[in-house]
Amino acid sequence: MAELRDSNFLRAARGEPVSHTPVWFMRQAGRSLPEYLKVREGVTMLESCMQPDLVTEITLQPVRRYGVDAAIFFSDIVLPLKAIGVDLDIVAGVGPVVANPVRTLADVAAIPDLTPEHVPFITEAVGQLVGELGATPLIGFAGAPFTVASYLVEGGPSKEHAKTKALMFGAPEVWEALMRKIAGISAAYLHVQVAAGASAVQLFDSWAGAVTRADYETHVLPYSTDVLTSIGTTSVPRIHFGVGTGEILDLMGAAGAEVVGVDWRVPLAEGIKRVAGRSVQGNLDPTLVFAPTEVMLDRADQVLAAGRAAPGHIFNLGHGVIPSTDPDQLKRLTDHVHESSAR
Ligand code: 1CP
Repeated sequence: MAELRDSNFLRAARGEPVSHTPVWFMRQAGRSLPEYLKVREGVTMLESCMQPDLVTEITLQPVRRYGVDAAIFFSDIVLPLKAIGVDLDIVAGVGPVVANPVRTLADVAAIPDLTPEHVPFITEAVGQLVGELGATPLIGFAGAPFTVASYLVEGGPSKEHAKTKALMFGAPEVWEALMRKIAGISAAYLHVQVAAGASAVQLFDSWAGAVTRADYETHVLPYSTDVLTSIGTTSVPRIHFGVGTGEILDLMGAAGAEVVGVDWRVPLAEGIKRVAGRSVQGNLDPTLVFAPTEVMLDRADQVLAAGRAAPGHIFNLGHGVIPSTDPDQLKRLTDHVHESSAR
């Protein structure tokens, strides 16, 4: 569809001129929306991800409310693991919890590869959504190998990722096997979403900022590159994002995505230099929604001004929407980005 292909989001991702800077928010679906909390009543997170009607409704909610330039598929980075039979749950208020953490080669070998037959409900939900969204692009996503490995090795959320890094330092053959396995799963999961009609993909390496530059280069980058290269055979733009990744932003760009997500700690102008030649996404500090509206909008203008130095700029927060965010602030922010950047 020409209208979809010419949407400001896809144009910015490809580094083409836009009529206004496109905007969407990481974690815009779920979390802060009252209409989300209402439809999720009595349904667990993982159950909701496997019901196409519910996934469609939740994915559309922020598009209706804010008029953002892209939808992000409602799911979770651990959903593909659940779908292939890994014993895990998403515990409310905690996050993903894995029953039998992965530590050995035998543990890795016990994890199956993902095929489209594992996730028919994803194919169905994406197809349904693409029909409803019309000219608004749908972003599919997956977790990058390091971030997914962190949940599998730690057994749940962690701050230091100490067990994960201990495996990386102490058992490189197990690490390599695990990273290869997850890279295959993430790539296959993204291919399912693109085949069903997703217009772009985002690879979330949320916790990649936990490793040194040298370790990123040796133990993380090759596997993220594999995922992005695999999806490069489709023609959809790829976004690569991590948190606290200022020191490795150039390497994250080198992994092959068209667009690099910049977290809010890195001034956007600096981020643009580090990923030279690529489009960028970001990077308003997500806590600015709690500041007076004029302060938030003034900071948004600074981000927009900096973004003009990139081939393409997709406005976003520097990480996900904080659950206590007032949706009215995100509506004001969306409208302001559209008006302020119109040309
Ligand atoms: O807009 C959206 O919310 C879309 C859906 C979405 C996405 C893109 C969810 C739903 N999760 C994710 C990705 C995700 N999941 C990431 C990468 C993005 C990021 O950095 O924010 C990560 C790290 C996860 C893992 C995860 N799942 C956590 C973080 C735990 C930690 O380690 O600190 C949590 C709390 C979840 C649960 C989850 N995922 C999504 C929702 C709406 C929820 C909360 C559900 C509940 O509590 O019932």
